[in-house]
Amino acid sequence: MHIRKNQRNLTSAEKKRFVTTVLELKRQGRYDEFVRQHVQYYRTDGDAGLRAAHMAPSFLPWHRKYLLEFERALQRIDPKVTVPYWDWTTDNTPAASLWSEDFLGGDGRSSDGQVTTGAFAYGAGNWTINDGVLERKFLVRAFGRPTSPIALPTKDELAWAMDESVYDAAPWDSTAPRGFRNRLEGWTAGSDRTRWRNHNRVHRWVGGQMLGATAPHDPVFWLHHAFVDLLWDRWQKKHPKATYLPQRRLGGDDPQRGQAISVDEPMPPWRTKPSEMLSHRSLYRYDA
Ligand SMILES: [Cu+2]
Repeated sequence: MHIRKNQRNLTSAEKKRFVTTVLELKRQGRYDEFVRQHVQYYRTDGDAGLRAAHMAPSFLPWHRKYLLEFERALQRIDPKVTVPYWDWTTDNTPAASLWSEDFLGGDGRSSDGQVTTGAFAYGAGNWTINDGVLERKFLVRAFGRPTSPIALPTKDELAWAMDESVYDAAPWDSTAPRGFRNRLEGWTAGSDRTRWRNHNRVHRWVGGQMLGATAPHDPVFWLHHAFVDLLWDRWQKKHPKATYLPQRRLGGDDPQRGQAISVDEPMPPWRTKPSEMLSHRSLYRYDA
């Protein structure tokens, strides 16, 4: 049983272990396979076919499984490494130690957004981005979106999601009017500044590759999603009677049939069902 820790509590040896192992996975070519998998499952409401990873009830169990596979790949290189989590309601400024030279490196420079500090800077020679989606080969960030500034989600904004007692609701997509899943995933109607909440807002705030399908190119992706995963756990504790929804396969006349995954349907690419991912307690623990 391994423990996922708050990134702010990592020792410098633990930070180094995480960074070194991620770089080794990248060197082996395995890291980019994880990025490609995320791209493959990045579908939006309008697209035909199954939405396993985003804008759907299985957003949470899909990413739990995805992080677990990533963590296992790291552990095959170094059995002691785990994925830390980033509580963005607390460590919510560019001055957080998360972004220091010895961990993930800092903001992108203003000219081209290129990250120039830390082990993932293009200049350090170990983190070339080659994905066929963007032409830039370097990691890009733009903290707080300087062109139209936004802040990271606040504790109140997160509470708005955590207080919701229903897991998800029809039409099971980004327009679901209620439900913890969509409030945490963060698709809401509204103006440019209020359109993205919680999980989505964090992707927006970091900027660069974190904005789109290729988000895992930025290693902060894993720390962000580990916190989202922890929040799901906290939500379950807060609402012990709530269950994953939908519990049954959607009916023949439901427009979301074949697009949204119910609790006992398999999630590609692993065939794992949401019902197998409702608890992480037999797999790993959090320090909080
Ligand atoms: Cu995400």
